[in-house]
Amino acid sequence: MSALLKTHIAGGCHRLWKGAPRPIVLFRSASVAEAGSRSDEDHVWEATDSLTFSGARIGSFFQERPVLKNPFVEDALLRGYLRRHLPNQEIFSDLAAFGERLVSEVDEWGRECELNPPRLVHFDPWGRRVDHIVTSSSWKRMKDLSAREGLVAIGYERAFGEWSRVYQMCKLYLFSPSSGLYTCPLAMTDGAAKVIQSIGVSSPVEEAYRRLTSRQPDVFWTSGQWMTERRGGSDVASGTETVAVPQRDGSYKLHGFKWFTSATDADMTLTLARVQDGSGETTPGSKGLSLFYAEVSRGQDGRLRGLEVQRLKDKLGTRQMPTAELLLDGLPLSEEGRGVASIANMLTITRIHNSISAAAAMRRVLQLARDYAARRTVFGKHLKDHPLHVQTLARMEVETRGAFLLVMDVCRLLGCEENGSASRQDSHLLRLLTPVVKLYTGKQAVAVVSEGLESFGGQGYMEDTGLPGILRDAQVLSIWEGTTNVLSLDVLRCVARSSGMVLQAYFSHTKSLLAGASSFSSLSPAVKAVDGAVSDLEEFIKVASSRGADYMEAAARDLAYSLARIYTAYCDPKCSDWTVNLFSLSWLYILTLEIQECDAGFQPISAS
Ligand code: UCC
Repeated sequence: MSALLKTHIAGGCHRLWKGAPRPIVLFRSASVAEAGSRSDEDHVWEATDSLTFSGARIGSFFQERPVLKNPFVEDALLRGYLRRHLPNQEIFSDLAAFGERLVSEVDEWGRECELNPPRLVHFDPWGRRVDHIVTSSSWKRMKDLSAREGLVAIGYERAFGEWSRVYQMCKLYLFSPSSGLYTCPLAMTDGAAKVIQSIGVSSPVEEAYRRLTSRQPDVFWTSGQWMTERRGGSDVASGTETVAVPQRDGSYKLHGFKWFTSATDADMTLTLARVQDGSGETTPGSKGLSLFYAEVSRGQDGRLRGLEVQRLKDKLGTRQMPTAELLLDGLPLSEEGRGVASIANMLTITRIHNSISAAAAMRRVLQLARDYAARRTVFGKHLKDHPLHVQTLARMEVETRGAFLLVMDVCRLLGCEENGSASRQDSHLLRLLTPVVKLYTGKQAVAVVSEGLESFGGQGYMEDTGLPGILRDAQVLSIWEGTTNVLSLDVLRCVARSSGMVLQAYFSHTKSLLAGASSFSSLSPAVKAVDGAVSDLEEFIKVASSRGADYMEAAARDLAYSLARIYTAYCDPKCSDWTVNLFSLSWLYILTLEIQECDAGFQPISAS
């Protein structure tokens, strides 16, 4: 008996009861007693209810998992935003139904995409080169769903005029965290449709446009965007080595190597190359680049036409989606536009999609963290009843709201421009805020999602909870479609090209929003803080621009962050009263509207 007792103690019971002088009572289990022939050390012993783990082995307590609820119904800010700007019953019903479907069905598909990532089959069983990218059934379902739900189409049908983009992006915002990264091909599909539309929808891309914007799954196409080569993805002008060789029939054949091609299972692509002249020469730099359209197809031998998939990339995250290295060896093409300037339309769209995914990732992790806080008990009470935990969640909420409002404002501006109702100021703002929203939300997403994982303790670090994947996927948001520094330089580029007009538009807009908020005394500390930040920034720009190009370049990231922060979140990150940080400019705008609505007898949005 004493030997048995020692065995139990060595197994860890003493740790459980350390410091608690309670009697340990052991008895033999019936089944072991019947076996009879074993030595005492081999026996399994059960504990009384004061020693749960010795018999039940894993104990009786299980932590409840966070539950994903309808992301539309749960998102008070999103519903409040739409109620103000787009109070349309059809849209509310559509988003509520879509949210329900995401929870009951689609989120599981997204998980399946992560667990069953794409793989490349180079050869068929008989040795023929096939280069098949094999994707999961859930990945394929995402394509059908995207068509049926109009995730690209809504932006082009324009049934809601200048608010169509906001509606489309709200739907993508709900979809993104459950989509298994299908939002990546949708971003490029949307970007390709935009490029075709801006160049002019005519033959041969007319058919492509019809398919990219279709709601019919059997018609719907996705597009790739093959831009990055081995010399790098940022300096496209000098990095592009791919050449387009003119053919007798007026088409081209493409020869080159593309280093990152995402969603490589797309039906078509837009890509950049240099046209060879009669003597085989090309023009270097940005001027020598043309934009090409190519369909991805297979010949009768089953091989990809003019294309070889070298390998799939081994990525930190976004593993759900195939990203490949491609050898272009005679890919047939048609020339469609003026290189960088034409593909810039695509970059605008994909950068906005990127920002939507960033805000959506923040919202998802926060929604789960909030739910978990109401389930998890620690130090004698729920997490939600610990002030420090609530403060952490509140800070994440502020960041998330800021990101959402900033990106929605950019979507609103895009919608106005496409609908022909944008003022000059709106167009300037759209050009300036597109790189700003992309660079700022990309970084925010990594920070907020990382904080979100921490709020689950060790569980946030466990693969099978699905939480680590959110962080891995968030990391691409500050890299894909332009890194933070490249986009900061794009901010400088658009300031220079517009001779400062984009900044004038920014300051005039922010000041008019502040003027609207200043008539409410409850907002005055916040108005004062934001107003001070605006003046500081104006002063800084004056000083910095007098100090030359290098100084300005070194300051570009800080400038971009300041533009974003004033527009959305912290007017003063060092502010000792953190609640003041709630009062971003956009937030002020919302509060202004809320107060006006209250005066008019409306209910303000509740932070559910
Ligand atoms: O590499 C990548 C892969 C990352 C990892 C992938 C893994 C998984 C993905 C998962 C997805 C979910 S992504 C690619 C990253 N690269 C980029 O995004 C490109 C970054 N570089 C830039 O943005 C540059 O600024 C360029 C390429 C756009 C600039 O090139 P240039 O040649 O120096 O440009 P210029 O000369 O300044 O401008 C050429 C023309 C001008 O128009 P014109 O000639 O009419 O005056 C500009 O005004 O293009 C116009 N332009 C723009 N227009 C340039 N940028 C823009 C813009 N942003 N918007 C409008």
